[in-house]
Amino acid sequence: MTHSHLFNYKERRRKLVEQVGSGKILLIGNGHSAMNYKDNWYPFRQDSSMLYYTGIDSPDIHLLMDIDAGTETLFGDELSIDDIIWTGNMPSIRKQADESGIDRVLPLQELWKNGNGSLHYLPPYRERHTIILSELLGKDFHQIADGASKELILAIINQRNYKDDHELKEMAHAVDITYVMHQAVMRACRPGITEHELVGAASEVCFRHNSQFSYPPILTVHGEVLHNHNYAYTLNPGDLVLFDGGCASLGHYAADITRTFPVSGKWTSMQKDVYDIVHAAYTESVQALKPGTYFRDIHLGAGSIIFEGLKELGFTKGNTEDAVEAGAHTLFFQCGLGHMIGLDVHDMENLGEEYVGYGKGMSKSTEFGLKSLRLGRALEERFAITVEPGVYIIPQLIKLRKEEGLYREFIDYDVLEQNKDFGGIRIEDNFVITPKGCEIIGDPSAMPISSEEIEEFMQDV
Ligand SMILES: [Mn+2]
Repeated sequence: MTHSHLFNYKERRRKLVEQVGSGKILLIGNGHSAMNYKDNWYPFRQDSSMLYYTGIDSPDIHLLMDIDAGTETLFGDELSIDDIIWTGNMPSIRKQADESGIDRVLPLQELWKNGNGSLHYLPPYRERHTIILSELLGKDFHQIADGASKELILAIINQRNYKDDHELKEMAHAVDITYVMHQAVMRACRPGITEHELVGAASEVCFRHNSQFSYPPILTVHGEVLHNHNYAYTLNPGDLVLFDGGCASLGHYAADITRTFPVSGKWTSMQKDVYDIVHAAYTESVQALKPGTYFRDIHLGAGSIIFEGLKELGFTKGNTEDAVEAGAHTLFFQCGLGHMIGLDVHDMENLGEEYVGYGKGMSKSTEFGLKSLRLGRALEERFAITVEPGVYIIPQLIKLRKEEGLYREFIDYDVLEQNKDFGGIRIEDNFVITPKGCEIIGDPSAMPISSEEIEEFMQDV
């Protein structure tokens, strides 16, 4: 189903073609992806650039734009009666092409006649893309990734990085469902319940709103495991729950929200202290968002706030500026402060982080910590991003850094080791950059965020 009532796909394609200038552009759509045998699929997800430029949400279609000839051709097969028996009637490719303003539709078989000459194509992230390109261009599989078109990558980023009002409306809708989902999880939380039961409570809200998760949710008492997808643990009083979960809008725009809260509804004194440090890093980072400011600097600023704050707990010591320069904050804040968000949770990560989040003469650092910062560039109006500071106490990392003899002037390893089972805390919301600063995406008024608000919310349930 297309969202042509919302987006002007023809105009988007016109701008893309104008930027790329000459040659042929091939956008490869996604097909169904088998889980364990051909007919047992993962949920279908269209390629995000295909969604952005056509709105067509059907499998196995490909769009060829011949810039010099001024033509657009959609390749795809209409359903046969053998398909319809299983799927029922679906919108025809022809009708969807009409809605998207594409004149010409040809059967898939015809695509193979278009392999001559050079093609602008995107880096393949599914093997099927590589196979199609390899067959089409008559090249070895291993040569395909290197042949991706930098002109096309940059042209697409230059459009998709700037969210228009309709996109922002979709994103706000996704965030609002997500906030309801987070509140439901906090309400359901109590000692004795399991992580998977809370994932169940989250799913109930997500599906009730005709939504889907925009990524597999993280719901864990081990918040320090950055991408923990194990839901087996039974919650005890004293545990913290970190829930990083987002719903998608009908047009597949993502929300990416995190809250961390105490299972018993009351923070321990140390939990509250660390939470308040993370919240301060969040607040100051949000205040710093504006066009022209480098996100890398805001990220390092958050690192400083975290390092400075942890002095109160005796974890850190010494000059904060020197410590952050030396990377000592990465003992607590190993990942990036945020990333672009849009149709993808990590928007356009398939096009290359170095182009999406850096570019313009800036390159991504290979240093521990900064190498995980997906966004470093100067912010611009209409960029949509996440802000997600955190403190993660990772016992294995502490042990390693101590053995390496690193950061001894900045870290009190004895105090840290006494608290090595603390876990992890993250707070995350989504923002759009405005002419003078930023605006939060969605309506956060009913969503607790400060340590006091969270306790209050948990007491009320
Ligand atoms: Mn995120």
